[in-house]
Amino acid sequence: MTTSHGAASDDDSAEPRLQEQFDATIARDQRIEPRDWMPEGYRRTLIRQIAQHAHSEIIGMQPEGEWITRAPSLRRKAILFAKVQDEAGHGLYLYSAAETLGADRADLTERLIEGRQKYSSIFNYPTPTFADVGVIGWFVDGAAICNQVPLCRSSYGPYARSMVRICKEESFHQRQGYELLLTMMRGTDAQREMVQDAVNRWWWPSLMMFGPPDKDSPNSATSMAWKIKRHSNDELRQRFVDMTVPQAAKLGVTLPDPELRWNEERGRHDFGTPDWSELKRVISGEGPCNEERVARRRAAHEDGAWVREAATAHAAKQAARSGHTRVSQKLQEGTAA
Ligand code: FAQ
Repeated sequence: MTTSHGAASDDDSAEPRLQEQFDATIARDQRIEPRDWMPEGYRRTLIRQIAQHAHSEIIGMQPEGEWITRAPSLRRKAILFAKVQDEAGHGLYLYSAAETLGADRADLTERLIEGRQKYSSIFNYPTPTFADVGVIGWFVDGAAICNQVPLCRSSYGPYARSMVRICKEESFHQRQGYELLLTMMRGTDAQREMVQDAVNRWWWPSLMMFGPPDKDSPNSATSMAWKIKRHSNDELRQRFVDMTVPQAAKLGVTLPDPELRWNEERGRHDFGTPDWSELKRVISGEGPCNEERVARRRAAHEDGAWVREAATAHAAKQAARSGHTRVSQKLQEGTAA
């Protein structure tokens, strides 16, 4: 057996009892905390999902970040700057949550830049116009909210708690995107066309953010049994469609799906099928911007090496100094050995 820190325990007979306690905690809808025993599969699944989520936030800074220097006004620049900075913060909370499970942050980054760990497919699409910034806020942050609000009730404490603040910020992000699009829709014909074009390009990739259909989602059953995920991929996709359709009508844009219509009987919208082969291609590294996104992340990591070295040297100096201070304090108090 392993302890909550992944180290081997000398008491294998304790495992069934620990498993029972774990199962009971999950059944009572209580939280698993870092100090608690947990099955290795639970730990691995969480590290996988949280790391992918953290990587998505960090890589997700790039598509909109490209517009910071080109935003059309100081106000738009300040808003965009704040949003992209929030995404960096989300990535950092999430890496910290992964660390509570025994993962090493430097190792996770290596896995990302070597293509051994995934990040969300959505960030592999280009942002050719400023309307893309608005549509990312509206669709991508909107989808992130649908997916992540239930994760505030995820069974792993540090992940669930990090989601609370992240979701508040995503909500601001979603509104700033929608407000930007409302402004553009009140502008010129060219601006309205730009918004519609961005909506056409981002709609299907946004639906793919929720993952493959339930029948093809290998991780869903266990993740839901463990209450890491609270709803299935298809359920969350449906919620996103139901939330977005009235917003599109208010904005005056058309969602590019001829099969989209209200189903009176179900009390929900029917909609078309995303091109799942496209999702597979993008996840396997063949999306329009995969190479460029990872190359940029790798360059930023390498360029930042001196900062990490300086921070490590500074921390060592501080530790040596405080060790020195503690020894001299003890000498003064006459307690040093
Ligand atoms: N892209 O069995 P399932 C954001 C992978 S943050 C890439 O259904 P699961 C904020 C999946 O990992 C956006 N890979 O998997 C923001 C698995 O691969 P593996 C990120 C995908 O984990 C806004 C395989 O396919 N959000 O937007 C995708 O049960 C604006 C089979 O799939 C999160 O990470 C995909 N779309 O469900 C930032 C939320 N879909 O590991 C900047 C947390 C599936 O077995 C600007 N994550 N895969 O090799 C989750 O809720 C889940 O992990 C899912 C996938 C729903 C994404």
